[in-house]
Amino acid sequence: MTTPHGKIRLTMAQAVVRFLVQQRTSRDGREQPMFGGVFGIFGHGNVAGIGQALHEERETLPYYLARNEQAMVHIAAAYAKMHNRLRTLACTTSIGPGATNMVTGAAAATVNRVPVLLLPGDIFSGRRPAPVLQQLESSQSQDVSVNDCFKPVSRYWDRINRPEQVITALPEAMRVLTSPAETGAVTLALPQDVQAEAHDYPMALFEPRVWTVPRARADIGLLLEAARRIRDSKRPFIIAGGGVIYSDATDALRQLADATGIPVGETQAGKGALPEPHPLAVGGVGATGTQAANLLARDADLVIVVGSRLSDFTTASKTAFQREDVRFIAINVAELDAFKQGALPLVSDARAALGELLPLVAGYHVGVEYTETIAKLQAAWQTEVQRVCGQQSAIDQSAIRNPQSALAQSQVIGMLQETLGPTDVIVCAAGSLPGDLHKLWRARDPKGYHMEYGYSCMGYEIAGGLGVKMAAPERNVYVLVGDGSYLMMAQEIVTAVQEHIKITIVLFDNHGFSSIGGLSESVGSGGFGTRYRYRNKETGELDGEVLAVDFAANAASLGARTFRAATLEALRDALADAKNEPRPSVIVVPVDREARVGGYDSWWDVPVAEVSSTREVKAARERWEVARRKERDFL
Ligand SMILES: Cc1ncc(C[n+]2csc(CCOP(=O)(O)OP(=O)(O)O)c2C)c(N)n1
Ligand SMILES: [Mg+2]
Repeated sequence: MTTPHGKIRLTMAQAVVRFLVQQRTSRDGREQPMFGGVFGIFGHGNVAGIGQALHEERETLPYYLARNEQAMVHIAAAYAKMHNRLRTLACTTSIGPGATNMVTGAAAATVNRVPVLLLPGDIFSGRRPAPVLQQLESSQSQDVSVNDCFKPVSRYWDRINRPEQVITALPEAMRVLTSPAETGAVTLALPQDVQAEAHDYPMALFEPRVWTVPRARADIGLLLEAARRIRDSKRPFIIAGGGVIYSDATDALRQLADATGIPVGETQAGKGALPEPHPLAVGGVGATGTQAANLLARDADLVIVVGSRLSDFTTASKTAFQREDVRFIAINVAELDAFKQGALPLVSDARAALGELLPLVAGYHVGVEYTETIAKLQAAWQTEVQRVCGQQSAIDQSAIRNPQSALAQSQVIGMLQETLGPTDVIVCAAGSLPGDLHKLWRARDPKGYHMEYGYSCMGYEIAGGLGVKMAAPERNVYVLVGDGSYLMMAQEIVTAVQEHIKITIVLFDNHGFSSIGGLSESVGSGGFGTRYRYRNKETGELDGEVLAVDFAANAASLGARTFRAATLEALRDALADAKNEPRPSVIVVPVDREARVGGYDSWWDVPVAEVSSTREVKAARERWEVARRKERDFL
């Protein structure tokens, strides 16, 4: 209904939905709609308000039904990451448990700096029927609901207590979602009574609006100083983070590396920033890094960090850089990151800064000796990758109950590397796979390695695979998931079936937590509580028979095509069949939990008990005390 003076009478929920349809982003002259659709699970708190509005707009804003609210936030985050943060999805939930199920997803998105718009339903603003079903009560305030849990995990949070508040809240939400420095989860808590309430909204709110994603530029004085430091350096080293990929700076990075001969190590989010093969690509750096990258980092006199948060995995808990006089330059859109480790801060878009540095370092090239060192380390590492991927597990097949569990995980990774195409995408998040992949995988495309390792959230994998495939339907998407992660969140297979989203899930079955099991052993606790085994009725310990979970039967029951691949040949065949299969596929691969890929000149700080009666823990504590002496303060 149109009213005079350019107003239109709508419910608050209708206003929100109509606004979302009109939002677009633009960067480098390319424009796209910000929202590719809305995921939701209806209940009281969104079925009548937002649900009615989405039903009305279903032609312009597609609605997708998910199985779990946490998963739908992961889907949105993966979609946004695949779109280099220029597009995302919105998520709507009921009040109470539907809403709080999204908290973990919100944290994952915010930690990873990826935009997602969350629209949890909220309790009545008018309060008369309170406490409503699923309402949290407080004896101190009536201005509290479970949605307050989203505050620390959101980059913008608002509760819409009057319909006209969205007139200012929605543009703020967009500002934060499209800000390269601020982006993350944005939460607009929508009380269910207000959703259904009408207001005369200004028509201007529903005009098409383009949000230009800026390329911020560094201070010129600091840029000149950075160039001077690069020219003065003898053993410079670049760390490429996710920011390189988000800002579409991969060509600029390659140009700078080619011109100067500076080697490039990659974080988990940055893997693929300098696609392989390249003579200066030395692979993952840090706790799960390659030997080549870690030795170069250890001896570097200047570390140029591009678009990285410098998490403990990247810095090997501040032990990665051992030269006394090592210094840092950090290029980052976020001040928070640019100032880390006492770096010379270039608060800038990655592509802009790399492009501006290039002419300023013209004529500079690292010395011949350093170039030779890089080449030697790279060649040695490639030999090591071949060795590890060809190495069979030590399990004597005749001696074990389940002769199928004899493949080493690294062999499976090697087979996937051989089989997958250069633009195919692998999706992963938690367990032992991220570390193994960071070391062994050669990313041939900047969008080919999709790792959620900011939050390393078990359960992200399959949901993330959906988001990736929705964002890039032309690519083959392979989800690599451990049995533990699968059991935590496999239900979105149903959503993939429903929406005809073709993904291939490779499930690594090692009867529990190989990663945390190994960690537990390294801190002296023997893998306690990390195996999927029956409780032994006599001893009370979890060391009975292996729990035989039939993952293929489970996946088949959800509608997937399933394969069991106990050998490399069977895996090769299954991958070929899965490729031609229109349905989502699940390939179950039994792997040896104990056949782990070791560490390479690196460390991760996990403090060990100072008091213990066991020899193993005491020894682990001693090792830890020695190792942490290498931790440094960079001020
Ligand atoms: C939601 C969540 N809970 C707990 C953890 C801690 N954690 C990290 S890896 C892991 C085990 C993963 O098991 P699985 O998926 O089977 O992979 P594997 O370690 O066997 O390779 C656990 C419990 C986590 N990362 N995320
Ligand atoms: Mg496992």
